[in-house]
Amino acid sequence: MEIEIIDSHTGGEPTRLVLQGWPDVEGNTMADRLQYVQENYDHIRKAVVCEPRGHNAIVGALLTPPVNPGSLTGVIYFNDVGFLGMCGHATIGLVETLRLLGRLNSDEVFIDTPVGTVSAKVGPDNSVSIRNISPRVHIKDLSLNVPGLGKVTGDVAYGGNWFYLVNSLSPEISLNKIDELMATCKSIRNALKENGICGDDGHLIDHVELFSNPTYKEAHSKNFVLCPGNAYDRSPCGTGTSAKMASLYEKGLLGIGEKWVQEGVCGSVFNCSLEMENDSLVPVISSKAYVTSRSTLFLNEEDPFCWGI
Ligand code: PYC
Repeated sequence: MEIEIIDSHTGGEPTRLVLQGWPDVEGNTMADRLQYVQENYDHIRKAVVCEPRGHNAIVGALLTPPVNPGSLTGVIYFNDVGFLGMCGHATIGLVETLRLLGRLNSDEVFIDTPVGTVSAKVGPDNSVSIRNISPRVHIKDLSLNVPGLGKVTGDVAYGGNWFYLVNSLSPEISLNKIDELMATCKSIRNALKENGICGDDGHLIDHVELFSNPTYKEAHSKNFVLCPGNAYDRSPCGTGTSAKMASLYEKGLLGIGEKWVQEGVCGSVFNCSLEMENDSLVPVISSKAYVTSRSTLFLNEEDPFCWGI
């Protein structure tokens, strides 16, 4: 099997867009297609993003035909341990890649994901602005007893993926503190699981987000995001920032139309705001992505690590 890919990164976080070679996906809705891919092509997911061809920070993006008549494409996002509902940085990477390929068909494009349709516009400087699905806070100020950390308080919120947004800790967030930040987030994620805390749809809370004061003077906050499995987001995380803005809005700390600049652990920033449309919050997230390579993956079944490590 040969799979054609284009790699990009958004604020340091990689996206691997699958252009061709993945077998056909069945289903009339994106949610059905996600289920189909989970049941039939999990081995291809691993082959595309896991070692030896990839690594645990890569988010894969599988293009499908759109399900809505006005949409440009459908997409299913995945990583080294499973599938994501939505992915902000990867949508920015996807749009930049399609722009370079000359595949954008209008100023505003619509993209169908398993959790809803999002839209994107490209600015004059080629930055990409996405309008994400509506975020929500499920549990405000949830206290947890975390072994080794004591009482931790945060909000359980959704921004296309499920997050625990930690309010009671303010650790130093920098690349030379990755081991400590990972350990803290993993203890919190284990405690959430052990206490049976999940999303309002029963989903595991598989992302944990810590915050501290920004380094970049125009940012409002700096974050560290533990992603499912053993990876951390190199970017400020589009779905995590959507969840964070919903939490700030609920607490009266961010108004509609107000700017929110989120810095990530690598120092990259997302320029964000919230809009209100038909009584629903709409997060707008802007950043730039850069294409880094185009290649063909060879999946040779004689290779003992053909399906990833
Ligand atoms: O940008 O939404 C995001 C994201 C989720 C996981 C990694 N990046």
